Amino acid sequence: MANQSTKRDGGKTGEPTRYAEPQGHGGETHQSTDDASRTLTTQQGVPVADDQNSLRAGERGPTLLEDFILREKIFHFDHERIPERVVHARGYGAHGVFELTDSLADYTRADVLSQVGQQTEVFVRFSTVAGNKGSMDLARDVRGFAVKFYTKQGNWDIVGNNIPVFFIQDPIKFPDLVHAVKQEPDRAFPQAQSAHDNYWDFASLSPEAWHMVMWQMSDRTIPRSFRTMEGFGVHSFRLVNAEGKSTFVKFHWKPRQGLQSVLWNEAVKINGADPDFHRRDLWTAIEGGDFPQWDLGVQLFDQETADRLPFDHLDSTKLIPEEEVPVRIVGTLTLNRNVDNFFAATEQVAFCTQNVVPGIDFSDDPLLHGRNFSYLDTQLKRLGGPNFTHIPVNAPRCPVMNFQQDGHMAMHNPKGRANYEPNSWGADGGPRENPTIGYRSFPAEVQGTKQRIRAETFADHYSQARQFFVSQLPIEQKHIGDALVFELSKVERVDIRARAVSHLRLIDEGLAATVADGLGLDLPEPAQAAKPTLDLPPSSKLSILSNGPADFKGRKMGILLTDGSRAELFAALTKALEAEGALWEVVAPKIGGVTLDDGTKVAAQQKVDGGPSVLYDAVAVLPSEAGAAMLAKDATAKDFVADAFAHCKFIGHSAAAMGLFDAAGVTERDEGFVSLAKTQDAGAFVSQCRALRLWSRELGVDLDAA
Ligand code: HDE
Repeated sequence: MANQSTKRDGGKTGEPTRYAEPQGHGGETHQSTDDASRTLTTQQGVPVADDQNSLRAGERGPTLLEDFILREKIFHFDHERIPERVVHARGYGAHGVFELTDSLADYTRADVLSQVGQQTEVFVRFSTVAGNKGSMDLARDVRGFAVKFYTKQGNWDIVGNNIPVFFIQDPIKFPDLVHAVKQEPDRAFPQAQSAHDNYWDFASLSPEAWHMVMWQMSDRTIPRSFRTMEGFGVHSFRLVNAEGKSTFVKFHWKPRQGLQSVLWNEAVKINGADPDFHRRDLWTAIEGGDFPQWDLGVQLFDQETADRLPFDHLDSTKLIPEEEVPVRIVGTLTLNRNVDNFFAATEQVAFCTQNVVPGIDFSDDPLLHGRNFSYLDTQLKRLGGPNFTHIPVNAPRCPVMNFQQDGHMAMHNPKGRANYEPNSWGADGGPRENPTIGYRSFPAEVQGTKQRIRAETFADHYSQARQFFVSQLPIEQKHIGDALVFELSKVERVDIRARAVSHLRLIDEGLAATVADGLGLDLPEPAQAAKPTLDLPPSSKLSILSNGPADFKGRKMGILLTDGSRAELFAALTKALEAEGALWEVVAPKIGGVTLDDGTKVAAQQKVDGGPSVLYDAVAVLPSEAGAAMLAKDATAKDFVADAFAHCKFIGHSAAAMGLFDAAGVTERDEGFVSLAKTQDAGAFVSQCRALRLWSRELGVDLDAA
């Protein structure tokens, strides 16, 4: 937009603007308006005439306290922040819908799980655990997977993680766990990382943590996307039916996009290239109409089955293998709407494990009981008062009627005289209890001596850790070993490193030896185990790669083009990608784009040094001869191909790309290189990308694999 006179006073107040403003930065400038409906106002609704200049005495004189517009604006700004969550501070949410496909009415009174075809509104927030609100998305960390169902019987929250077990068995240890993993208190680093002394000190002194540690060291903690990870309610809950019969249940979310993670070296680089990689991915998928979906699965079991299991299902460090109790799919969650405002929804959403509805109840898992206290308590601190349920994202969609009143920021205030019950005001006396439809706790038998004790049935800490490890494919086992070596190499104290390895000896001797060797450490004595490690059978559901996607849909290809790239080939490739439902971006030497060999101009989404190959699931390197010669002199273009190769990605290429590969030191050509000399090759290349990576290549590009 050309220079335009945009005087702050719009020439109407009579107050002159004394100096010339820089203008012409394009788009809409801060012009004044005659349109009453667009008039800027204060929080009190008073129209504002000048939002650029504060009120002062004289042209260069002091600012006046009288300026209520200035004071209100700054006052509000000063109070914009609320405390970030003490854990799971960095998160990203979206709205969606849950549709029931298989009724559980035989097991529960919960309406949301009874009516096949019924759609229930949901809000979901994904998160990392340890990092602060501004930390990067690809930290090696557990991911939160919290779902709020706005059911007809009230709000039900499944506040889960992407890992089905937890680090500790007793909530009294939670503050220590969190203190240990977050930044060390004196130096306030490292940010969003478990790779430091305090974390491994705590973990190596906590045998119960080692099942979860194995998951944490697997690629589960560096997911490709929120869309490609599972979710788990972790604890056993109860479903209670109309006859009052209770059945234990564990909740699972299974991504229809399949499971997928990135490599650690990739994660490290994504964090630099795009710290918002996961939130951008979710936002873009939803904006583009590619709505991510998860199936809700339940593992249902009775006390008899629970008694048969070789561990206690009330222990949150244990899972129930799907081979023992199958997962029954009962519904589908679809995320179909991004938030209108991040703060209003994602920041203010208040999940509470205590939010259950009639027909859903708690088990005696002690960790769950601790959580039931903690979540309600923490919302008070974060959201400033007991009326956080009045905030739209937290408000039930069904009627809310009770005699709770007042408090900070009360938005829904009942009318009428009666604010207590019982009362004798008849029909005007407000709401009444309803024993027919109201919430009734399952009348579980409870007795015992009051004592601080850990159940004997919680004592086996290594059998499921081993089961997890032996359930992984060899490349996944290698990644676990690499992760342990990486993390423990950041630990300064050698005795802590050794103590960590002493636990691995109880999980898998081969893994212990690999990690000790990777650390340059003599193999320590095994840790003292309360119970011997059992050899439980492998479970294929625990592997990521055995549960990957079937297609390239929803994943993204980076297409490196230069001036003179073949138009015909570019068209064939993008057509094949679109047919697959995949995404693509053009990466070019200049963001303005390139001119193809037929004169077509193509815009770029990334300049080559802003769009490294770590941002893509696969790459097509299609320069012209001259373009390849130019890129061969560019460090970031060489990184583009060298990283794609190192990260085992499929690489489609033009004949001219060879010069760039050679310059980048990528001289080996395996079956992951696909020549796109003929346009017909494009479809076959996209099909090949359905397999996640060419894992066999890792043996050639990683010293640790040799
Ligand atoms: Fe949490 N956890 N947690 N946690 N947690 C919080 O609540 C807590 C645990 C989980 O997106 C806090 O609102 C205790 C297990 C998620 O807003 C806090 C214990 C699992 C989220 C809290 C646990 C989780 C939280 C911090 C051990 C998986 C983010 C802010 C007894 C099943 C929810 C907040 C969101 C958040 C306490 C253990 C998942 C402090 C005391 C196990 C997904 O209340």
